[in-house]
Amino acid sequence: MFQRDENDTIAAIATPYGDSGIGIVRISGPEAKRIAKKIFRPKRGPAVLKSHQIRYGEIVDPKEGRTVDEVLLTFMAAPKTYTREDVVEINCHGGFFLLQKVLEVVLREGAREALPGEFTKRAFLAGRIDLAQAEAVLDIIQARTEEGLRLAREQLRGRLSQVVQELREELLEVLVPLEAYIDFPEEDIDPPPMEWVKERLGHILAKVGGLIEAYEEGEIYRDGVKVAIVGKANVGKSSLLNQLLERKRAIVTAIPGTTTDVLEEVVNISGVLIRLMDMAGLREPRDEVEQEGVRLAKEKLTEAHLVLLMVDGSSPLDDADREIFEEVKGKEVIVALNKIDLPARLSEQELRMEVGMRDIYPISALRGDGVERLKKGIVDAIVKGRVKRGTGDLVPVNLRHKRVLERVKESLEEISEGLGRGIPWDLTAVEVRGVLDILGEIVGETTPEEVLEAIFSRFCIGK
Ligand SMILES: Nc1nc2c(ncn2[C@@H]2O[C@H](COP(=O)(O)OP(=O)(O)OP(=O)(O)O)[C@@H](O)[C@H]2O)c(=O)[nH]1
Ligand SMILES: [Mg+2]
Repeated sequence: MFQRDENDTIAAIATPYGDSGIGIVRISGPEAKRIAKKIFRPKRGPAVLKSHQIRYGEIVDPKEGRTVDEVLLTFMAAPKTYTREDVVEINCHGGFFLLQKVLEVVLREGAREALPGEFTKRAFLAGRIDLAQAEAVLDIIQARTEEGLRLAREQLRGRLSQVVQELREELLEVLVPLEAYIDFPEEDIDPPPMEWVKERLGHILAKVGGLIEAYEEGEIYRDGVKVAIVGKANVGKSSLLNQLLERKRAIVTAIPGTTTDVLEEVVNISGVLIRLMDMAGLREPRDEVEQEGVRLAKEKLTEAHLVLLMVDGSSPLDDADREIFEEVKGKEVIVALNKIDLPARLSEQELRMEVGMRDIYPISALRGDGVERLKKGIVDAIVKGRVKRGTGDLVPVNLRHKRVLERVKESLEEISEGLGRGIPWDLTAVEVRGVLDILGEIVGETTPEEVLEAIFSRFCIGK
């Protein structure tokens, strides 16, 4: 896509499509200032553009001599900018058509349209931020909860990068005496004591394990927890989805088998991002549509982190309910006893006999009774099972980092095991060097180009 040595000038609309109060066109690269001078006509003051000063004026299309918009323009000279290149930001009136016009003029004067994430990629290539920090920029943009945002901010500050740096230093502590021994045989240097090497590697391994665990916890805040609403047809699953979303999302009817597709919606409950899935009631399918629905529902069930099992309290339990209990065995489950506004045909005690120690929440999905308690129950179940320390001292680790860390863990385990088998020191040293390289992928020092491309292509254009 683009190479490290490419330093042409890029430009993009940095604000979302659609109507807005203002919109920003951003330019970065060696030509940014020249282009700005060519198309910007200040209302007052000298024509020179001083760095980090906002100027009021007009964008004039040099070809037609026509004013395109009244703007505020900021020139920021390298290196004190986002990309460490010269940057120009033009605050225009909002409106996509107008912004497109301004961008067109900029492009005609010699800039190239930026690719997704290219500004941030330049910041990374210029060494202003490392790769984990660049990824944090994306997490900040996409954060949907307070906690998710806090984690992303920590990562942008370099929290993970710092932990990775500590790990590398600890590995070097092992490697340096090893290499001294190998490289200077005539110097009569002793190899480091085996027990010490093992102990140090064990210590590093434990830290890596802790980081991998931190991924699980962070995932809750970043990507959300999948909660599947599961139960027989007509028990009130879609009614509950609507209650939790506080809007009519799903069709609710008295006809069993109303929902056939899987509906997935995101809600924020007490700062935890929850991906709710409403799906077809599990029963013997009546037709092909329902058959596909049930198949899909079962598939989604396996993905769920938490199952919200629903039963209808206005009718006795039957075999179909019991079959579903069987189906969700081994999953984390909480139970909603629905339709408590109707005369009860199923008591909490009877239900308890079937579901054991699982938490039971009596609700009316129709009227909303008990839904607040259920919400709290959902969050408690998630937090109890998966969050050990809270986000206060949680190191932000994303899926890519986790995969790298798993490779680190595997290598370290192999090295430790090799030590026990008397593998020669020089081989051990090579392998420890290898681990250092793998760790470098987290901060982007040794990251393959395809991986970089994959990361930056997830950004929006203009960031
Ligand atoms: N009285 C009462 N009726 C309810 C309650 N919850 C749901 N219902 C009714 O039960 C019927 C089925 O509700 P849905 O929410 O469509 O049930 P579902 O589990 O999604 O059904 P399927 O999509 O067919 O599997 C509708 O007539 C709802 O109005 C409740 O708490 N009390
Ligand atoms: Mg439904």
